[in-house]
Amino acid sequence: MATPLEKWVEEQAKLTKPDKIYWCDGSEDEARRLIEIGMKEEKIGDVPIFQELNQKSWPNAYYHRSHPTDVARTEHLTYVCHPDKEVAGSNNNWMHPDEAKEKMRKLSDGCMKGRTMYVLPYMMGHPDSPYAKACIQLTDVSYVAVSMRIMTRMSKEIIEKIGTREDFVKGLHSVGDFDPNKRFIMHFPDEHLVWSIGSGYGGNALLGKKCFSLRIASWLGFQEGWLAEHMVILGIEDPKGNVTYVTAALPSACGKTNLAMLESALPGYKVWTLGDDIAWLNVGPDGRLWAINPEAGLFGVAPGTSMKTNPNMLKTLKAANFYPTLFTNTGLDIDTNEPWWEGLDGAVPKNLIDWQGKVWDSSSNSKAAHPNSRFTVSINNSPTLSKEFDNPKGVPISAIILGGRRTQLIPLVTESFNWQHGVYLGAQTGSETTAAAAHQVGQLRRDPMAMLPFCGYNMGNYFQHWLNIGKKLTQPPKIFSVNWFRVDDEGKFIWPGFGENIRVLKWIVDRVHNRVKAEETPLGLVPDMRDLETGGLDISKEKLAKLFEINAESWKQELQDIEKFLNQFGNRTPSEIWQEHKKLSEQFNNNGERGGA
Ligand code: GTP
Ligand code: SPV
Ligand code: MN
Repeated sequence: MATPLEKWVEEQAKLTKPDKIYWCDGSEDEARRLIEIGMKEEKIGDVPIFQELNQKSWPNAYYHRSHPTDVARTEHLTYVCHPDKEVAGSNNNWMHPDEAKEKMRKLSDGCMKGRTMYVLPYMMGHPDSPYAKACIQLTDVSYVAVSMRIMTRMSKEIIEKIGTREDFVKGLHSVGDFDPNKRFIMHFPDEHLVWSIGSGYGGNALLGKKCFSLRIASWLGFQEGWLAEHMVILGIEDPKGNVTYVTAALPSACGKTNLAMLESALPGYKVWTLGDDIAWLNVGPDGRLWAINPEAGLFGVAPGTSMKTNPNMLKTLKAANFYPTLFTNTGLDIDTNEPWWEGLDGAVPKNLIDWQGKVWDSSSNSKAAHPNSRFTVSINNSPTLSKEFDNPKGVPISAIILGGRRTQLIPLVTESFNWQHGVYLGAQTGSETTAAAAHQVGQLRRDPMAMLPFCGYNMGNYFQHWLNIGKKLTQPPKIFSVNWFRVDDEGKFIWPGFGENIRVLKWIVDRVHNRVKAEETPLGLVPDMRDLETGGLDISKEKLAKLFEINAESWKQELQDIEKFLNQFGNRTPSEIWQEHKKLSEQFNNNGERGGA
């Protein structure tokens, strides 16, 4: 008798009508075969899905050029289909599940004709973890199959694990004809189902990632008492060899991957990588917050990655092992057959083709690599991989860092007074938009806990859920806010960032272990400048002070914007959040300007 899984696959095949159905086993041989298929058979227009790169300098690396309209997440085409619109909240696009399915059925009818349907069995989280989830994704393109193999734990054992169960996580994906007018990413949270058509891009197409592990998992977490967050997980080792685990939520293209693999500028300190994008957080029996990374790969922004900014990532990308490494929409050096992007070390190659396959003119303003060009690589290649990465229990978290990309206003680092205040700091976070999604870049928007595009239910309830989790923790992590992106009058970043961010992490660790005091400001606690390790940094006292400046006039405006945002969720915004908002507003209205430094 057919299992529920087999029946489901059969039903989807009846609708999408592929020529062939291929069940993946996640093996190395299979990955090679899929890459061969992508080099020889499958194409986008007349461009092969994969092109082999220089195997000497970039072992196991392959190049992929996407459809030119398909280079980033498309938030306006992403829907969360709860039966009740209010449950989805104003933070999500909403369609009734019946209507959404009807629409998707029409678009999917015969969409895999002439193609192969790949059945991908994978786990989000270590198979032995009580928090892990068994999943199946169907897709019709080798690029997605290979990417999922890098990004998740894919193996045929997952099929046995699912067995006769019906509650496995389901993803149906087709690139369709890449028509942006027929592109939709639909979520059906109660059915653990994601249905996506028209895009082959990461967050739209690797359905275990943002779609399941954040949008749907956040909804599961809300119901079951845990958190699914857009966070890196890292261990910070101090000179005595003690490791403190922290998570950090920063919006898309705001520095998570770089933070997760940071090469410490302070002697004796070391960062260990556990995850660079997603954390699932559970309250442990010990009253601490425990984090696992459901993913197994890194899907990182290429531009800006160099031996100066992120040497560990370049080492990861060049580490030859059995996992392929993919480069998507970077430039290509036609003399050496190597990928290239703005910010990479060394001279700009003479003969480049750009991410659209055209000869690149270095005197033009255009970029050779798309600003959201990316690499896909196994986390196991990373020289900084934590030995706890495969621990099914995860790691206990001592600090949560919340941040955004703010050229003005927000201090380099602030510690919240307590959990409730920390949740407020996260809830009001704003960030300037980036190329990770298709929209105007550089626009300020509220992006609470970096989850605006990923919270699969009403954000008002999400804030309440955070407050509730805090009540269950007898040893809650301290909550901090950071901002690496404040600029000077000439528009230059004041803080050197990258490896120097360890200085901020050190202060955070010192605070966690009560090694240093802090100074109170209206926004929260900031370092006594004697405790922020700045030795060896080329930064003036004035500039350092600027990083912590709190401008009351600007804050009055900011508070209005925050208020408008929090009001969107009506009475679902918790009263505790309003309490904190009121307290902060009163500080500025009563006290006038106060410098934090
Ligand atoms: P997603 O994968 O989209 O979730 O992005 P992410 O949050 O992992 O961002 P990532 O680390 O890839 O960085 C995005 C961009 O920000 C890159 O161009 C980096 O070079 C830049 N960046 C990262 N960290 C810093 C920093 O500390 N300072 C400055 N100025 N730029 C940074
Ligand atoms: C992001 O946009 O936050 C990413 C890339 O991490 S994607 O997987 O496409 O969402
Ligand atoms: Mn991300």
